[in-house]
Formats: sequence, structure tokens, C-alpha cells
Amino acid sequence: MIIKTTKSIPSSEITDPLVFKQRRQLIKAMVAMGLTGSGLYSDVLKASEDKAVLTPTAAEIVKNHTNYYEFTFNKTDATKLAQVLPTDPWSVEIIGEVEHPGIYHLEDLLSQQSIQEYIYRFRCVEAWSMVVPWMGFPLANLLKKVKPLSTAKFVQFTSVYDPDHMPNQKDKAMLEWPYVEGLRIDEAMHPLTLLATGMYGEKMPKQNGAPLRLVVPWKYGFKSIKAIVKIELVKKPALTTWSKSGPNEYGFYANVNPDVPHPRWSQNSERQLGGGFFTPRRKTELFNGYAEQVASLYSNMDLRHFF
Ligand SMILES: Nc1nc2c(c(=O)[nH]1)N[C@H]1C(S)=C(S)[C@@H](COP(=O)(O)O)O[C@H]1N2
Ligand SMILES: [Mo]
Repeated sequence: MIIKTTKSIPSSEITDPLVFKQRRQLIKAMVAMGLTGSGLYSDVLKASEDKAVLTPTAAEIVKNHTNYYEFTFNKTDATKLAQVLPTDPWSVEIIGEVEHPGIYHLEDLLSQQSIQEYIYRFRCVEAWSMVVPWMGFPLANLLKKVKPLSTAKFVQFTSVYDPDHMPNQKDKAMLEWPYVEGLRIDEAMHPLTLLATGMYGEKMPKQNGAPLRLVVPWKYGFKSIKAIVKIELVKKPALTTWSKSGPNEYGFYANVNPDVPHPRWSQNSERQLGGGFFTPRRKTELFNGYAEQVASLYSNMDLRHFF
């Protein structure tokens, strides 16, 4: 895999999160991923001088507390169950309102991107949270290559459908498969929105959504769809898996908002994964703390109605 870097992210677009604390570990990981000898190496070192603001949750916790309903409805078993999912080779179909539709090999898509580390807060709708150092690139950088048409108003994402390896896909009672998510085009183009290929300086663990997942840090975790095989540029909002299964509970927008409770629980605080018994719950922030960067996307919207 060759990673070409033509440009790094302008610092104005880097939010608190872009940090490279564990420089040595990252370099080791880059060697393992075959990324050294490319321009990326110097980019990463440059960015590694940035000051750490968020402390990542312990990797072992993030890798062993997952939501991956295709495999299991509990938080622990996907660590083992997901290992059977074939993720290499992998291709992504990009279709719809786009100038360059096609079925792209993941390697080819990645060869055009500069993989960097982004440390983001991550807040599940179930009111737990963590801080994850993702490896990836802005979705916008991919979209700009395939060129959405002016008629593309939304982006719809589909996870892999592989019932031979994903046991819960044999059962349609709980959720509809494959898992589908969506964003408005301006949300998809926002520099905080990532396609992630790894975390903690390593390739993405299968249970966390290898080989390619979305990360939208200001929205509830269910928007951050795993194992993406299709990206469709569409005219209308996607009928997403969760909004279909519980339209009153899971909206299309799903922006983190302490003032809009889930019908069955409050969203004004969250349990921080990795905390001890005495660690206080964290007060949930509007847009998960990213209001400065994203609030303007919703300036004329009633966030209670568009939850
Ligand atoms: N395909 C797919 N994507 C998914 C899910 C899922 O079950 N299937 N769970 C979502 C939910 S509810 C959350 S909170 C995050 C969890 O990501 P993690 O398991 O890496 O922490 O993934 C999201 N993406
Ligand atoms: Mo979630």
C-alpha cells in the first residue's frame, strides 16, 4: 500500500483532536503498515509536535467493548466473533449522483489518501463514551475525488452483508440487514467526518469495523457505520437501519444533545469507559463538544424536531 501525501489538513481544520502522542508507537505501526518512505512519514512527525488535549481511553477497553449487532447484541463477544469476517480484499461501490461511479478496490482508494491520526470523543446513544485515536482520512477527500453532482444532497452508507460470517444477519426480526446509515452532504463533507482504517496506530480491529468505517464525532455512535461496502450519493435522506427500527428513538440526525432525551433515558450525562468506580459521569456536551466546528450546519433547525 502506497500512501501519497499531497496535502496535509490546514491547521484551521484540525480540531483539538489531532494529536500524536505516542510517536514511537505510531512509527512502528507505520512501518508495519508499509507507510514509511512516503510523504506521510514527515507529515506525521510534524503533526506529532501538536499538543495532546484529549487522553485516549485504554486500547484494550475500546477493542473489547463494542457494538456490532451483525455478530452479537452484547458488548464483548464481537471481539472473537468478528475475526472470521473476510476483510481482504475489499472493495467499495460508489454510485448514484456522482461523476465517477465505480467499484473501487480499497487499496486504490487508500493509495490516494494521507492516513493521519485523529483523536475524537465518541458518544454512544446508550450514554457511554470514550476517546479514540482513529487512523483515517476525511470522507470529503474521497468524495472530492469521485465528484458528487449538484443533485447529491445526501450520502448513504451500507455495511457488508455476509450472513455466512455474521450470524445475526440470518435473523431479520431484530434489525434489517444490511446496516444502513446516512448523512446530509454538508455533514459528509465536513472535515471532522472521517473514514477510518485503524486506531491506536494499528490496522482497524475487525470488531471495531475493519477495514473501513465511518466516524462522525458529533453524532451518536450508531451513525458511525462499520465495514462499509457501498457509498451512494442520493437525492433524498436514507432510510437508516435505526430510524426504521425505532423512528421515535433514533432520528436521522442523531446529533449528540444533552437537552433532547432518548424517550427511555436522559442524555445529559455519560459513563466514561475506562473510568473507575469513583469516576464521575461526564456532562454530555452539545454536539459532543464539537459545537464550535459544526453548530453552523444546523443554524436554522429545531434540534428537538430534527433529533
Ligand atoms: N455495521 C454496523 N455498524 C455499527 C454498529 C453495528 O452494529 N453494525 N454499531 C454502531 C454503534 S451503536 C456504535 S456505538 C458504534 C460502536 O463502535 P465500536 O464498537 O467500535 O465502539 O458502531 C456503530 N456502527
Ligand atoms: Mo451505539
